[in-house]
Parts: sequence; structure tokens; C-alpha cells
Amino acid sequence: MQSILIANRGEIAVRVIRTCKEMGIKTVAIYSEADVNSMHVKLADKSICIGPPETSRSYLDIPKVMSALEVSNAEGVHPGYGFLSENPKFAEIVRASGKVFIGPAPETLELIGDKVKAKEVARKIGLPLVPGSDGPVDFQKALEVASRVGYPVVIKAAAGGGGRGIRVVNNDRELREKFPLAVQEAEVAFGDGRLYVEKYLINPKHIEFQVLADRYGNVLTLGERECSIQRRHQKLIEESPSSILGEEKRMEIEGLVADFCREIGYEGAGTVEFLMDQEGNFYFMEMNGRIQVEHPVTEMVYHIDLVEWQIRIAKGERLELKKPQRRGYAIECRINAEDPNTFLPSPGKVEELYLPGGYGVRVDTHLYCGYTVPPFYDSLIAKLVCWGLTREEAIARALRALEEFRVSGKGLKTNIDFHKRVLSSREFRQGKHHIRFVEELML
Ligand code: MV4
Repeated sequence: MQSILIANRGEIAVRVIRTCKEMGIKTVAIYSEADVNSMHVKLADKSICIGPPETSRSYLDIPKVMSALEVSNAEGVHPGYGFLSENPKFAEIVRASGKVFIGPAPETLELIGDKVKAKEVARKIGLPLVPGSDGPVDFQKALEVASRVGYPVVIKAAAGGGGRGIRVVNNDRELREKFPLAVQEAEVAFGDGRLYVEKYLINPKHIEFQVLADRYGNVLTLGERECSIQRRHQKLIEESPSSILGEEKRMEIEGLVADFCREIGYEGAGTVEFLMDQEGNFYFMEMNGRIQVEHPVTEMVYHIDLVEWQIRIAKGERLELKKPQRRGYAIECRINAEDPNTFLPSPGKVEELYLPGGYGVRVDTHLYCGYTVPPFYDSLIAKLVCWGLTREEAIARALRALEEFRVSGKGLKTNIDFHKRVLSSREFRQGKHHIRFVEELML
């Protein structure tokens, strides 16, 4: 592959361009009219404007992206995360055009996008599942399942995922009320009204496993990331390894995750998501078929470039490397351009920028002095990733780096102080945080 089009923007487009350059691969950026001055446009060898700021008419507009791909003569497309990254139709159109989609096959994206089908495969290969319905349910069946597993239960959309289309229900009356609404909502949001039911876990941790898989059935698992510090399904802090997971349990889950990937013919980088309850039991939730925002924490402890391997796998290379030795602990803080009190986006011009550095510090960002953060997209402006030989050292380094981190300008606010509060909290330091930690911290 001599040339790759990056169908994304912001820090992840910059991240992908960097690895392409190191591999001697030419890069093509696409951008919206709001992103003319973006870092990814400046760093790419070639760039093509594909439309107005609205994502539906630019980064999400398949015909526009495909035209750019045609005129650019790039051989491959890296979709990054979000946007078209897990869209089976896009992956299929890219393949049909004779180009390489850097990611799983469209059929695989289709399968893992269907949470009911993914759970079926998980059950077959022996991954633990939350007690609930085996497949989609109607209201009567939902009532039966709820009485079998006990309230509270959660109703989920088969076509949902990542927190979209989930509803907690505490009794028969609420189920009767919410079930028809959930069907309607799922039909509108996903064009698929199928629902399934699970017992609702109280204060679990969110733990996900990283995999790389080639088309020859070789699967490399690279441990886990704990992502429990989140708000409204937006992760804020992620770390690897999880402080509460022993080597034995890690290896057990890694084995099952590898079986799952082989079973579905998974190719590329992927993430298998679990919830862990307060007794330490793991439950399969879903698989994500993309490079994730938080991939750098895995890179920092396993010393491997995941984007490089995405590209090598897409070229048809074999995953013939030995599993790298994990070393130390890495923590990522997502720096967002948002109001620290309301969490609302707070974009603006970057007038002063001081990025932290030093041993064990990595900053992935598309910011530069004079750049204006546009209001149309995700508020993520930087990822601060800090490594330490121990978790305590990683936390101390992250606090030091956050102290150095300075970004300001007209209208621009960030959540840097929020991160300092979390990293200083007793719960986080003791590893006792769970998915409702931020809610409880803010009370
Ligand atoms: C759950 C759950 C509790 N019990 N399932 C939301 C995202 C989706 N991937 C899974 N989600 C959840 N599923 C059962 N049976 C709680 C959540 C959940 C959650 C999970 C991970 C990270 C943040 C979350 C925030 C709210 C709810």
C-alpha cells in the first residue's frame, strides 16, 4: 500500500498520518470547510475538501468520501474511530471499488453491529453473559425474563451499542410503560425495533480487551483497559492494565476473546467489551470493530504501534510477532474543550498552549497555537497519556503533566481541573471506582 486516505479529522487523523509517514506511506486528508486550518490537513501529503461543516454532508457522506478516494488514487482507507469506521455499507462500497478498507470485513461489522447475534456467538464459544433473554423479545417475553432474573433489568436495542438505546426498568409497571417506547425509539434511531433484556448490574466496572487478528486466524490479545471513569457514555479516563485484575483471570478472558475473534473471522484491531460486577465476575457486552480513542494506553504498556498493525494486517501480512511483554501502567486523560461545570462544549481559539512532556508522557493532539476549535464536532482536543512502572507512579506523573498543561483562549475552556480532582480522589487511587463514579463525584 503506497497511499492511504484518512477518512477522519482531529487527533486520530494526525495519529494515523504519523504512522503512515513512518511506514513510507503517502497520506491523503479529507476535510470539511470548517477544518481548512486543521493539523491533519497540514500534515498530509495531499488534502481534499469534501463539503460543508455538517458531518452529514462531509465526514459521514459516503459518496463524497468515495469521490475523494477515486480522485486521490489512494489504495486504502483508514476510517479512524466514529464517523464511518463501523459502517458495514461503507466498508462494502470501499471493497467493491477495489480499494482496501483498513478494518474488518463488512460482514463482520454487520455481525458485531447486531448485539443479539454477537451475544449468540459469545454464548456458543463460552463467554460469560449477563442473565437475560436469549435473543430478541416481545413485551410478554420481557415480563417473563424479568420475573426469572429479577428487577432491575435493562432493555437494550439489538442495533444499539455504546450506551445508545438502553433503558433501566425497576418493576412490571415500568416495563409495561417503557417497553413500547423503547421499541419505537429503536425503530426511529436504528430502523430496527428488536429489543433484548438483561439483569441490570449495580455499579460495575467497564473493562475492555484489545485484540489484533489477521485473515489467517492468528489472534493476538493485548490485555485490557479499564474505562469506568465516564459521563453519559463519554469515557474520560482509561488505564491499562486494570488494577483489580489478576494475571490468571486476564489470561482466561484473553483466551475466550481470541476464540470469539476466530469464530467470527475477525480481521484487524478490535475491542471486546465487558462489565465486571462487584464480585469480580465478567460479562460480555459487545465488540467494537475499530481503533478506539483510548488505544494509546495499550500501546504504552505493550510497546506496540496498533495503527501500524492495522495497516500491515490490511495489506495481508501475517501476525507473526511474539506477544510483547507488558510493562508498567498507563493512564489516559481525555482533554475536552468543555465547560467544567456544565460539561457543555466550549470551543474557541487557542491563544496560549503549553503541552507537557518529559519521560513517560505522550500527548496526542491536533492543537497548535492560533488554531480555532470548531463547534461542529467532538470536543476532544487532546489525549494525555502517562506511563509509570507502578500505578501510583503513573498517577503522580499524570498529575504533574496536568499541572504543566496549559491551553487557553477566547471562549475556550477545558476539563483539565476535573482530571486533577479524579486522579487525586481516594476511590480512584484505591481502584474502587465504577461506572457511576463521576455522577457520584459531582453530587
Ligand atoms: C449494562 C449496564 C448494567 N447492566 N448492562 C452501556 C453501554 C453498553 N455498551 C453497555 N452499557 C451498560 N450495560 C447491564 N446488564 C450498564 C451499562 C452502562 C455503562 C456501561 C459501560 C460504561 C458506562 C456505562 C454507563 C451507564 C450504563
